[in-house]
Amino acid sequence: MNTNILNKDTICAIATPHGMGAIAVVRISGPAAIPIVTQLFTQNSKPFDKEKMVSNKAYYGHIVDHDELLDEVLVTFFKAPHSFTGEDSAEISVHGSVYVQQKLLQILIAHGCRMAEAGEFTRRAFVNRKFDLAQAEAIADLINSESEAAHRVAINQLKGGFSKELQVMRSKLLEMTSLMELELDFSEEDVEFADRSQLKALLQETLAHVDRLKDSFRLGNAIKNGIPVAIVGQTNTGKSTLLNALLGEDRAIVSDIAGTTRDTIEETLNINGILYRFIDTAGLRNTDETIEKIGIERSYKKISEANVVIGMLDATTGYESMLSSAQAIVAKVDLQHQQLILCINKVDTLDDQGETLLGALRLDLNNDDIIVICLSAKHGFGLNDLYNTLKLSQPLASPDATLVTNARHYEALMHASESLKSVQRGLEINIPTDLISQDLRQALYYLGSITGEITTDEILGTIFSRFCIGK
Ligand SMILES: Nc1nc2c(ncn2[C@@H]2O[C@H](COP(=O)(O)OP(=O)(O)OP(=O)(O)O)[C@@H](O)[C@H]2O)c(=O)[nH]1
Ligand SMILES: [Mg+2]
Repeated sequence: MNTNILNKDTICAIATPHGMGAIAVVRISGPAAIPIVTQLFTQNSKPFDKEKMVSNKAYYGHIVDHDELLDEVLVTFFKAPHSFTGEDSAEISVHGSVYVQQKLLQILIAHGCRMAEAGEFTRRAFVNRKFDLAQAEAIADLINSESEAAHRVAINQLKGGFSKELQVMRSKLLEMTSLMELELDFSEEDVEFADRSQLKALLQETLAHVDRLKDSFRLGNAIKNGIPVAIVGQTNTGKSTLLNALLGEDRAIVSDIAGTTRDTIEETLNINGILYRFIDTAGLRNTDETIEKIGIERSYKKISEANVVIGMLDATTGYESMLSSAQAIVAKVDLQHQQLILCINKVDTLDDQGETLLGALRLDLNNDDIIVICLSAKHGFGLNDLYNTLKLSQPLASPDATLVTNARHYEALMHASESLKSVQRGLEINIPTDLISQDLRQALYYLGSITGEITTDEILGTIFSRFCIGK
């Protein structure tokens, strides 16, 4: 989309959720926003006095079109550049009738506005440099945040900390690249403007920073979409019963037939401000049944993707069987990066031996990283222990740490990291300067693509089309 055309149109859209509500807000932005709205707006049955209009102030009055009263409204005008989009804008708060909202849009369109495309308000704000691309994406995350943790991460990104870090890295690399490229102009003379040892040190520092950001994606993504917690174990151990108990509803089918759950079932749950994504899996056992086999493969995949693994053990099967199931689960978990919580389930069927079994299991497994608790998923016993363990086991980043939550950013960081590594290799083996500077340019390109310093219209189109209309 051409930026000039974009700025000439005056756009309108409903900014509040669709449907009926107490009030609804219609947003208008573009060069004709203020003239169009003032034309329709009356106060005390008189046309609104444009001369007295003060920016960022709300006015009470009426929307009247062709002498017909539409609604009693509040209008706020925003003069460029002091608006969300950076253009002249207005917001009209109407009563939230679906008819009033639609009618107002029709009237605005009849007066020269056009309907905004998805994300067009935010896109205009980006084009007018109200914020960079990473911050624009943070707005989408903020709107979608479902937990305190996701909200905090989005707010941090919106404040621009992440963008600042990227800018600092880019400007240092850019300086070095320019010096190298200057050498190319003097190639006859064999001069070296860019100090190679300085470049190596800078590369190491930048690469470490890029990799740290890249690695934060696992946690960042978990916070945004819910921390994945896989519930795994042999068939009939009570995995689906636990999922239902956690959710407080009969989500998964529970039965005493081994192999009830064939596919994975995922549900999110907010516990104390943290969003978890619980994944009930097909019970692990040797089977020749094709569908069940596929389900079991999925279970293994879910174990590898989870941040937390809840291993279910069935107390009714006896200690030896529980121990070997526990060992099989331990073997599948990467204890350095994943938290394992083993649950001795169905302790309601035991007479007070729960603690003894728990002690024995801890002793035999002999690993302080593994948490073992007693549970009765069916009767709700031990659920609080599980909640508390989940909370403690969460490696929450410090509130100020930058976390990458966006897959696009993650991908760009991955490419930047590869390019930087190839610069490093190039310096080791003394490859020609022009090749090194090419790799540096690549790294700069990927880092710049995150904040939108370097972007194509196509990329912008894809990003903003994911926003809702009116945003
Ligand atoms: N006594 C008792 N029975 C339980 C408990 N938890 C689950 N059960 C029973 O154990 C049986 C199996 O429960 P499910 O939740 O279907 O087990 P699952 O691990 O999902 O089984 P699959 O999907 O086949 O792998 C059911 O009859 C449950 O009622 C518990 O805490 N105590
Ligand atoms: Mg099940």
